[in-house]
Amino acid sequence: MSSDCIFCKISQHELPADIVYEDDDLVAFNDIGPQAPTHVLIIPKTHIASVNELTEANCNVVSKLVLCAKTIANERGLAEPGYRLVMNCNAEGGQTVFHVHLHLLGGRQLKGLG
Ligand code: DGP
Repeated sequence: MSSDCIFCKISQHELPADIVYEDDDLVAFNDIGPQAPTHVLIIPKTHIASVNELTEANCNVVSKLVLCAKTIANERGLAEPGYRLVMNCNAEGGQTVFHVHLHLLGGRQLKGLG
């Protein structure tokens, strides 16, 4: 837990969020500024600032994030039409919250990355 991290606070229920899934390792909640009908953020409860901080020791969490996104997508009927998973890394990658998170976007036709 990082004391000044908003996603740590959400995962600890110290800040409100519209949580759609939670287990011992992960929390998934709706993005505050959704870019698609489904825009869910899936985060590890452990504080990892960015993809740059992933190592052999902590990278198992990434597969859990992806499997959680897949399950949510399936539940919402997005598997067949399709959806997008995004992880932004650092400033030029568009990362604004420095706690690893996977964006799940779906429910409309998504355009190319820009
Ligand atoms: P990124 O740009 O990849 O770091 O994505 C951060 C996302 O987090 C962005 O889409 C907006 C979302 N966000 C930022 N603050 C909050 C918050 O307090 N609550 C929720 N639900 N989402 C937030």
